[in-house]
Amino acid sequence: MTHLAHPVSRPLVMGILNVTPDSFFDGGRYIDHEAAIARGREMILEGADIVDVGGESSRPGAQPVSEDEELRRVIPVIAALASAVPVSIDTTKPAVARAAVAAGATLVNDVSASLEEVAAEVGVGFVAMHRLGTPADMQNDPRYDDVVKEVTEYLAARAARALEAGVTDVWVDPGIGFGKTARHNLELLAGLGEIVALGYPVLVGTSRKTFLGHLAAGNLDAAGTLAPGSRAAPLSERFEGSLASATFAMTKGAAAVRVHDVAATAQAARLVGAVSQ
Ligand code: HH2
Repeated sequence: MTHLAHPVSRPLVMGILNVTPDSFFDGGRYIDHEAAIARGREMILEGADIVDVGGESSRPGAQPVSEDEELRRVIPVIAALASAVPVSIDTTKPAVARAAVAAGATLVNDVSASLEEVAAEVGVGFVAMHRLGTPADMQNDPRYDDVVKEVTEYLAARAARALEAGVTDVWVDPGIGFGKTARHNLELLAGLGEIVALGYPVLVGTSRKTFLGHLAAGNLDAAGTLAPGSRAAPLSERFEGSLASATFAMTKGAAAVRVHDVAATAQAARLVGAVSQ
């Protein structure tokens, strides 16, 4: 990653910092700027290589946020943290991406994979993530013939578009949970090597997501199929699956994992780095 001050030969840990009232895991905890900045500083001490600041939840059914409100949420937080750690901005809005970079962010993390021109114009890295549908409808019976093939082809096309636009630091992300069933998510993790083989650094975000609630509750059969009508275990019971899936992704070649549980994942990243030398 070109914007890191100290390049490291292990997977990177991206700490999640949602300055929102409604994010599915940390919503409401860091809506106050002081609390958000304090959590960012804590994540640096815990070993975060990057802090990903977001001002709009993308969870299924989330309400869209106005540009002004998103800016009000994220810009002071980015300005306070960017001198201490590389910061990415998790947004789909061009104006928010531009203002975030002006405040010090060096990576645009775009779940809509459409801001490559903005990233090129302001000279920062770009994460193209795959999603099927929008937060309003994405978990409404998503279907693929071959999820690994379709996501890999989509990411190859979006990454090529970003390179053509002039972005030099292009990342791809399979978008775990964005228009995917539990089984699709597991297939994407199993097939991560195909996405890694595209040659771009791969970011993976499984942290505390619903399929891990099903794993924790024992709702998945041996093939990863979900029993009909089953309920996911609560967020508080998804830590172990989050760490296991992040470690699996790093072992499969992910260049970075996006997580809430920074301290534990940083240990896993150091371990993966040490055994991969
Ligand atoms: N997942 C979320 C948000 N942004 N960005 C990337 N690149 N990859 C992801 O998997 C990803 C992402 C959803 O998680 P979170 O930010 O914790 O929740 P919310 O969208 O409710 O704010």
